[in-house]
Amino acid sequence: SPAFDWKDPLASNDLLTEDEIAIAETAERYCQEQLLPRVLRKCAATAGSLSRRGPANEETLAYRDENYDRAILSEMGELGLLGANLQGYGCAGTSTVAAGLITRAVERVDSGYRSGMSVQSSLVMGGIHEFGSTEQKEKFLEPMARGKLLGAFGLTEPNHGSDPGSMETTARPHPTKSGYYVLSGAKTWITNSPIADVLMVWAKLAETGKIRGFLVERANCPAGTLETPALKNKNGLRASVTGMIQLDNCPVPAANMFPSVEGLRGPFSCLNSARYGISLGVMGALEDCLSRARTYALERRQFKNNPLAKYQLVQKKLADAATDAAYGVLAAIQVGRLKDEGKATPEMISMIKRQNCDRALHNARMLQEIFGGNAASDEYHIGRHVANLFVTQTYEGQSDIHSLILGRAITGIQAFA
Ligand code: TGC
Ligand code: FAD
Repeated sequence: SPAFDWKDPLASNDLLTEDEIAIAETAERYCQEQLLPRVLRKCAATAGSLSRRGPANEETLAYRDENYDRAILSEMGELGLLGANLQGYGCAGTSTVAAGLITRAVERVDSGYRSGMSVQSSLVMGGIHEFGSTEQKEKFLEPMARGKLLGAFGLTEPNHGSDPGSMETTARPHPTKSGYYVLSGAKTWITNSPIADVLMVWAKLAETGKIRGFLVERANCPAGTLETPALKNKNGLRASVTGMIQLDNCPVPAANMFPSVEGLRGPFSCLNSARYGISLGVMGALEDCLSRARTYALERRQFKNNPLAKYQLVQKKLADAATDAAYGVLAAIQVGRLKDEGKATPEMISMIKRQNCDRALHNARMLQEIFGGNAASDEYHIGRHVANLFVTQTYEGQSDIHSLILGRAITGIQAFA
């Protein structure tokens, strides 16, 4: 008779193809062997980092020191983990579910590493793949798939986060140079921006007020027209680099504008793919919290030398987390399959992004209690996941915003404004 597997309680692995299992195993191995050691422990691999923030020294630890090792993107590129579900241009052409299993493996280590990868794969490469001209695809996608070019996605502004439609960044025809626009404005809370080579910036055309997407190449921006200062001292996501994009009459060729998409459909289409990746990614973080809490509860003894795992209140926390993780993975696999069949709606993605982020944060916070005072030490990893999961619930549409997207679909009444 079948045995219950607490790591996969509803046998979700049975829904995966052989290829998907092999891809997930490759990703898990890389993440556990190469990424996990970088988060807290000293790791020679951070020496000589390519980071534009200056070379990291051997004492630099990703989460503690807010260091992002640029070499990670190249390593992921070599393994075919970037833009994995895109067709052509050196991308692996996997299923949507397989790409989600990669984000789950990465986020099992740290949401910050998944963030850096999601922006590259889903938001920037995905956007270029869907909306780019032939020239843009040929120029950017292959080096991005190899991790040689790093991308950032600039939608949020200091005054407009949940409501990007009110953005103030503008693109005007260049006053003297034909075939060019000049971009002015500020984006904030932008993952990868301080070290990105290509910045996808969403701006309103001054003449029409329509939102268009531009590929701003750092190397081609004259001095003083593009600044990307880092936002330091974050409470979470410390293993990823976050910053602003400040544009001051920055000249960008018209050839770097997406030719045919206008309005919010452009950035939101990129977000559909990234939000899907987050929905499986946060399940990886929750599964890691569960595994660590279970081990701790079996080893730690209190009252008559009993393991914490003997006590019913502790077992309930483990049961709740295992249940929510299993349900979340199943739901994400179902939506991934529908996405590949062209049957997924944005509301389905809102539903799994909201539910999985909320349940991951709630359960991680409950599991944190099992560690008692040790939860305060980063060496137990649980506090890091909790801090990260707060951010995942906030970016790519805060959970309440996804509630309103679902509420609109259920009632037909728009409640945002
Ligand atoms: P609304 O009227 O609803 O829509 C405007 C136009 O956009 C279309 N659209 C979509 N298209 C494709 N996919 C979707 N999911 C879409 N949602 C909307 C819609 O059909 C319409 O098209 P058209 O042609 O008719 O103009 O727009 P609204 O202004 O009322 O939007 C409200 C709301 C709340 C839905 C939206 O503004 C929203 O989702 N806000 C959340 C903002 C957000 O998610 N920001 C993410 C920033 S990027 C980020 O966080 C990256 S973190 C990366 C990391 O580190 O992992
Ligand atoms: P606000 O829009 O000010 O919202 C604040 C609160 O009010 C939220 O709880 C929200 O749900 C609530 N609220 C707002 N409007 C309503 C309403 N109508 N009804 C009910 N409640 C409402 N953005 C990018 O473009 N690119 C990136 O790469 C990126 N990376 C990020 C990385 C990190 C580490 C962080 C923290 C953020 C990142 N973001 C990025 C920005 C992120 O998408 C925004 O923070 C998010 O969309 C929320 O916007 P806001 O912070 O301006 O909050």
